[in-house]
Amino acid sequence: MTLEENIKEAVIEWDEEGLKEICNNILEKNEASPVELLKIIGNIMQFIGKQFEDEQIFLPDLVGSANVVKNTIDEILDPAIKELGQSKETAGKVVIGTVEGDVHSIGKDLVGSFLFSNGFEVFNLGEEVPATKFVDKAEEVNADVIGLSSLLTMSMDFQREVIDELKKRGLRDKYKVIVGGAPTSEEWADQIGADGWADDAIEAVNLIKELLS
Ligand code: B1M
Repeated sequence: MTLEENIKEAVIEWDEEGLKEICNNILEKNEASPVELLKIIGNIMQFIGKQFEDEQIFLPDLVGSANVVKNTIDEILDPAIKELGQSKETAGKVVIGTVEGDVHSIGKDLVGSFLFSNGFEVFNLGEEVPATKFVDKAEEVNADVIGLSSLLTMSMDFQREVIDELKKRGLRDKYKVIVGGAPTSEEWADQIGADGWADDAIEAVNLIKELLS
């Protein structure tokens, strides 16, 4: 079986120990970087998401796979990426999180990890983050960029709320704000007055580099 097939099997069968072992082995032997492993896992989650949408699997199947992936990213891949990036000069500070009312973490974590591996200092606030917390953190760490993820149509509007909170405090021009997540779009970003929109993690890195250049 190929590496992708091995990983897919572990994710689909909720084999958390198996997935962690595969990742650890690959990293030890230097056969792929943690970012390459993240890309493979992200694609597999997208495949599983499609299966869920097509009603080929049920919600518990999805939750089980998502948990296995989240724990592996948190415990194996993120620390490995951080270890590799330790000596890098910081390209900028990014506060990132999933907006209020939304628990989806995987895409946002992927964006955060890609940013980190590209030399950015990343402050990942987690999920269901209220607007005030984004702004407080950005102020606390003197961030350059605030990144807002939303995977739900009903949580998208909280991206606007963060921008409104910045305006309310007279801080709108101090930070670049980027948005992303499946229901969002370039038009949406324009509509709410964000500085940019990215379709995926690689685009998010390029967008932020462009905004800060
Ligand atoms: Co949910 N969910 N979910 N879910 N879930 C979606 C998003 C959905 C499209 C599935 C569907 O029904 N077709 C749908 C949303 C529909 C909508 O509103 N438009 C949905 C729903 C409805 C729900 C619940 C409401 C279900 C329910 O309870 N009835 C509920 C929400 C609860 C809540 O948040 N309050 C719910 C719950 C869950 C789980 C907990 C089971 C689990 C999340 C677990 C976790 O994240 N820890 C889950 C999952 C896994 C999904 C799907 C299947 C996969 C999401 C994912 O991880 N994709 C998703 C369907 C789908 O996407 N096909 C779905 C892989 C990831 C790598 O991609 O997240 O798209 P993605 O991120 C990409 C880009 O979007 C982009 O880059 C990433 C990397 O390429 N991106 C950014 C993301 N954030 C960015 C930020 C940026 C830039 C780019 O800058 C800051």
